[in-house]
Amino acid sequence: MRIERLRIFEVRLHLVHSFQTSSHRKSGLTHLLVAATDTDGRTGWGEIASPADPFYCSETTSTAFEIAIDYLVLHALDSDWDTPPELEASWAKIRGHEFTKAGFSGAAWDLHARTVDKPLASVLGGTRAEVVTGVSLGIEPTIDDLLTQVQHQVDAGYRRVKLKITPGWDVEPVAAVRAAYPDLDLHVDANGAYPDDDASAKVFTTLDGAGLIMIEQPYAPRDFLAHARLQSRIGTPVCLDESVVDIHDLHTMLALEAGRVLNIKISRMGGLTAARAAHDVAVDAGIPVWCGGMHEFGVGRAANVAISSLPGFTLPSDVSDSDKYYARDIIVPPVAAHDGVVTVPTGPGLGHDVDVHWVEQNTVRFYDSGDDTAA
Ligand code: OSB
Ligand code: MG
Repeated sequence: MRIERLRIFEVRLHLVHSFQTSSHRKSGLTHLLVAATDTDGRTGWGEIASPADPFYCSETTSTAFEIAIDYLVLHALDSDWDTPPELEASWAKIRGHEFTKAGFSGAAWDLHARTVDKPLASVLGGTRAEVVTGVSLGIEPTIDDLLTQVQHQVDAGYRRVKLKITPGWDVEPVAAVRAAYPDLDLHVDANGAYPDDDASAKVFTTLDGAGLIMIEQPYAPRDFLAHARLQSRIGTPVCLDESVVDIHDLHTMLALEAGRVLNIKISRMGGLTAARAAHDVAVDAGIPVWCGGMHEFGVGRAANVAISSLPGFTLPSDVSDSDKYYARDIIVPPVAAHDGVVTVPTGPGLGHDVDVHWVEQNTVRFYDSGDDTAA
């Protein structure tokens, strides 16, 4: 197979409800969509869901655009390949830039699955017809606002709610939600905001009594030792997100017992092949995994559904309804959850059509290898 044309759309969509993490608040998102067209005219789609700012990871929308057109496009157009891992090998020497690679990996996997006329989930080895999902709630201005948001999600049928925490917004909001919803599956995500000190240890010891399913990424991404010390002291499973960007990080996590749960994000790990490999290693090690989100538009969201159909994804994934985030998504139909469950599509590839017209209407920057006379 050969990719003949690559287009990159920088697309901005407004969020229905603004979202605050430990680092910042956002009201809209800009992601890059990668459209890879082969010599038969078939197109596969991938999403580069990098945040605009370098707060979750070091990539940004701008670095992704530059690395995409300066490197990934050239490797992708230059390769003859039969399977996505063969294509991905062509850019393996590029260090880092996992989100950018993940967008190209996604386009290749969608193209491959459409070519063999199978759903993406089944070519990845997925075994589930349905995926259980949860929602992630940002930091709210007040505890009452947070309780209102939790109620919306419980009413919508979600069975697991994750709360973002940060120093000063942790023990109290968690206690308030736990008091109002004694049986709800709850977990917290700190996005690495806590220093490794006694005050933080006290917070986590208190949260250990709140019946949480997990405490996600309490400490800085590179600090495996702080996570290992915490895990040895509390019964609640520690989950790693930002810490694990490749398979070697996962082996470090396992060797140090730095956590008992893994959040697998396709973007953070550099694509579907890497995400699947992490799943396989975690399953062998007896570590349950779930699929984390980056507020993906429909293309990335559908890929999250596909990977979540693999057997080791035994905890609810962050693949909530598109319309929790976007009034109108860029795929048809949008990803929809019913009672917190998303049905894995049975059509070829991602199983959704990209609404190219809506993509174009919201595009703020565009690259087309077909227009690149210098190439
Ligand atoms: O840590 O899981 C995270 C969004 C942006 C950056 C980091 C994270 C998140 C989420 C999004 O929690 C969850 C979702 O996409 O539904
Ligand atoms: Mg996280």
